[in-house]
Amino acid sequence: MDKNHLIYLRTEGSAERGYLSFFELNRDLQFPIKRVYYIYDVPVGIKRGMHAHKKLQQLLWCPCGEIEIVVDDGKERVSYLLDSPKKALLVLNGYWREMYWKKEGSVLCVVASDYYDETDYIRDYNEFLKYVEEGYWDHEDQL
Ligand code: T46
Repeated sequence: MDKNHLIYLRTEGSAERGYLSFFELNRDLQFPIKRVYYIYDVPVGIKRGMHAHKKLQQLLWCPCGEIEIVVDDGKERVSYLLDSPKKALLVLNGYWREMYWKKEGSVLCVVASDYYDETDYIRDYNEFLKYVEEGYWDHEDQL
């Protein structure tokens, strides 16, 4: 079911000089980036997210710290741990997401397929379940 997935970012470097990780359009990421944002200074134990997107797709990564991302398709919940700057998580549209801050100073970086649009959000879980039941997204068909 879960078409969201971890991507191990291409990385160059060494313990002596440090590391550089990167991703490129079409080679690593299938959607053109229209927006970049990042979330920081979040106290440990805080939960964010708690919504789904009708159309928006995003790539999330945590360059420092540790953040758990839970994605939920209305039937099953899957947890991903972003605990390395080399890991990124593709989160498709139509999945409820929750983010849990595990370590102080953790930063969540996001690139998004579209501009910010509050009408694309579903912030009520029961409403999200209705969209799922009505077959608004065909998760099987994604990617
Ligand atoms: C998501 C997860 C991973 C803007 O004005 N512009 C923006 O680009 C964004 C992302 C948010 N906002 C406003 C909307 C709210 O008034 O910033 C405020 C905080 O947003 P929100 O409570 O939605 O933040 P999170 O951390 O719960 O969710 C965010 C993204 O909104 C969401 O798309 O998938 O990160």
